[in-house]
Amino acid sequence: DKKQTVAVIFGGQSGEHEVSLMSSTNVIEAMDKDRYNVVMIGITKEGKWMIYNGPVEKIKDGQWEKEEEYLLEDFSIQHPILKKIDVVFPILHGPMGEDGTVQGLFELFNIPYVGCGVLASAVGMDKIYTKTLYEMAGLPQGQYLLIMRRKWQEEQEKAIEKIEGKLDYPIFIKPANMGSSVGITKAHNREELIKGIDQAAQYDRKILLEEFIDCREIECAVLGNEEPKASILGEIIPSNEFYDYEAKYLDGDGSKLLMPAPLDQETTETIQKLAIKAFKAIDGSGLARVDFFVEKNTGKIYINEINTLPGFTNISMYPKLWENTGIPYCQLIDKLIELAQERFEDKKNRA
Ligand code: G1L
Repeated sequence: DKKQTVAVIFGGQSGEHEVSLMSSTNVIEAMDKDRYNVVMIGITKEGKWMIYNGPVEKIKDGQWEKEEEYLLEDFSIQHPILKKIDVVFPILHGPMGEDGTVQGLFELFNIPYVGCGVLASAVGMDKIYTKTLYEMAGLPQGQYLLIMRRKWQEEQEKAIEKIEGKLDYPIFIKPANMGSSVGITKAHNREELIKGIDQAAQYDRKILLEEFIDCREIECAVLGNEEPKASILGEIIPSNEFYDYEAKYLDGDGSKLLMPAPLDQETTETIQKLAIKAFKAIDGSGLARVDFFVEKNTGKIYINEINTLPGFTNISMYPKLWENTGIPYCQLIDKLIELAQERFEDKKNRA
């Protein structure tokens, strides 16, 4: 059985460039070199794709970009190496932050890739479309409202009336099309609402408003294609009221993680079933992390978000959940590569 050539793509033009470098380093280091030839393809913040053949340690801190002796050449859609690649492991956001784009590129190349396909990746990035699909699947979610930037700018008074008629303060304000917590605020009154929407409008033309739920935050990892499996659950204990971008990925503010989440058997199983249902609702494949709220007073479960590009360092939530379910990091990588190929074969057989 000959070795498989796996192209790990890292960096990219999104705000998560550094997170990608960390995750990619961990993935490359964990890959079994007896089983895989690794081709490293880096994307600079300026959007330049380059094949890198140097030490893995130089990826983390961005040093790889400057290692001229190891930069083989610019990567283009005509590059002969494409014929040798068996599977792509794209550890990045789309080049312009619009997801599904990188996945679409590999669809055109006819190369299997790890993770969700074009549709699920695009939907997973759009908080409004995700909610629409959840609604159709009958998944429980909190009260929410969509505000279009243009409407907001033209008819602010009417919009406020509509918002206050449907949602009680505090209200969360989120740009629909952002993967991270960038542009998200919490408004306790009208003044903060206006400020928050103006701010969110800088990031997207669609703005999601959600009613605050006093809740515990529970996360579940999903892995698979047609018959996805759910991991044990984790609970995030935030150290402050709202945890920001940095805390979400770097765990730098001392927010704690409980694994498994201290929930009764019934609640746990319900959440695991809902996670799989959500994954199917967006036509997921490969992996996703699904986040839930459990209301403190009532125990009521709400789905919060699905993340088709979860943090993926060896200490990130997604890999940790699987590790605690019995699949260590390196086996998780094997499984994801296998799933990429399975999905690719499945798609070819359209009888
Ligand atoms: F390739 C996978 F497995 F599908 C994949 C791709 C991207 C897993 C996780 C991620 N994560 C991210 O891209 C990131 C937004 C966390 C930056 Cl690393």
